[in-house]
Amino acid sequence: VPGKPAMGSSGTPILIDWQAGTLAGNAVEQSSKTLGELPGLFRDESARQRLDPETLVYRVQLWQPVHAGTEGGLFWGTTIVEPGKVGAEYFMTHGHFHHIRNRGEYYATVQGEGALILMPEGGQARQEIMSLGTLHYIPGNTAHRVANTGKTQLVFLASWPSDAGYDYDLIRHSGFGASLIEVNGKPVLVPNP
Ligand code: M6P
Ligand code: ZN
Repeated sequence: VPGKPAMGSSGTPILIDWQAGTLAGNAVEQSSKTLGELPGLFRDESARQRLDPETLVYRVQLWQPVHAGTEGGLFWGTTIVEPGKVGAEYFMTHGHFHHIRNRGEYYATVQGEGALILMPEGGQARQEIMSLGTLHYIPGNTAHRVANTGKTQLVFLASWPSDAGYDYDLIRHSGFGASLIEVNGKPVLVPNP
């Protein structure tokens, strides 16, 4: 019996372009974040306000083969972070804890240069360097965010439990305790005041 391609809920195949990292298929959902939609996240808020609020920071392509909140399922996503800076701080994703705190996640880099910033609950932020092929395990109880430190798009794949959910509030209010800043041309994780 010949094999059938993977199907999304709408019955069309879901395909991944391994070169670009992008997903295709009717079931793939898309979302994006502009600078105007990321107030208070960057260290230099006035620098953010001077930039065009329509500037694209990142896009996410998402495949949710089961409903959000389903225990035991898995989601898959591709995130494309644009190159750029707010002041000296690199463009980055919002970052989050999982609503169910102990849920983990995988990130894998398919294009570009960047850093995965990890902050264990009640602990200190650290970074893992991202470049073509790097695979990152994000343990549970750990906030995660990705910054693009390069001059081209940074593309990474992600997979996480379908019941993980998001807690953005803690990050919005308290951040990661540190910012990824360009210092003498190099990315440095600098503690926040
Ligand atoms: C990855 C996954 C998604 C997440 C996205 C953007 O694709 O972790 O769950 O939504 O990155 O990150 P954030 O939600 O923090 O903006
Ligand atoms: Zn996550």
